[in-house]
Amino acid sequence: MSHYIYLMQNGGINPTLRRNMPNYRRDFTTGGLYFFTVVLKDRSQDYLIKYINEFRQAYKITQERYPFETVAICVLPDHFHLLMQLPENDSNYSVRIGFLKSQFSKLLPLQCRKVSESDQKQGDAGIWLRRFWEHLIRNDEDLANHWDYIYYNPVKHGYVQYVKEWQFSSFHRDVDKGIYPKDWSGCPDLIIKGEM
Ligand code: NI
Repeated sequence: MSHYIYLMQNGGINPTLRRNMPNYRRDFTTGGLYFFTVVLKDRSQDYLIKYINEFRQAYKITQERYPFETVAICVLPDHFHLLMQLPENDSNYSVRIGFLKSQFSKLLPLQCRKVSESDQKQGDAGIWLRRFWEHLIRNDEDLANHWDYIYYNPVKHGYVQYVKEWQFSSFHRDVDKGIYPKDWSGCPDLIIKGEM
């Protein structure tokens, strides 16, 4: 059986290819699977791409200290979207997001840090918006939608024309794994709450 199904739309074959549900069926009762959107405080900045090596380093340090599985990630200039699988009996995503944010802030050049008085009191480097979007994935369809949403995001935000053109996501890893077709055209009509 094919790994992909063609979604029928308007009586024709939609160029959107999606994975078959059973190929990534997960147990949603152990270890939470969460979708996050984490944004910079100053949305006009492009720190996450400009300092992508620092972001990767911060991410690696975080994962070593507080293990989790990266189901999918997409890094945009001023925010990132992440599907995170927590280990069994561990629901502490806040410590992971918080640690990642602080590690990245520490690795940035000093001139990037605009620390206001209130930020100093909070121990924040003034890089990130304090709150972030968090959503607990509850079933396979919810997972598929958020997964697709993450990979389509650079096109949605207008950074590239095609999903495969964006380097800073785990899309290419999932193409190698056979989860997505290389020329996956994305999901322009998909609506989920994902941005901030
Ligand atoms: Ni986005």
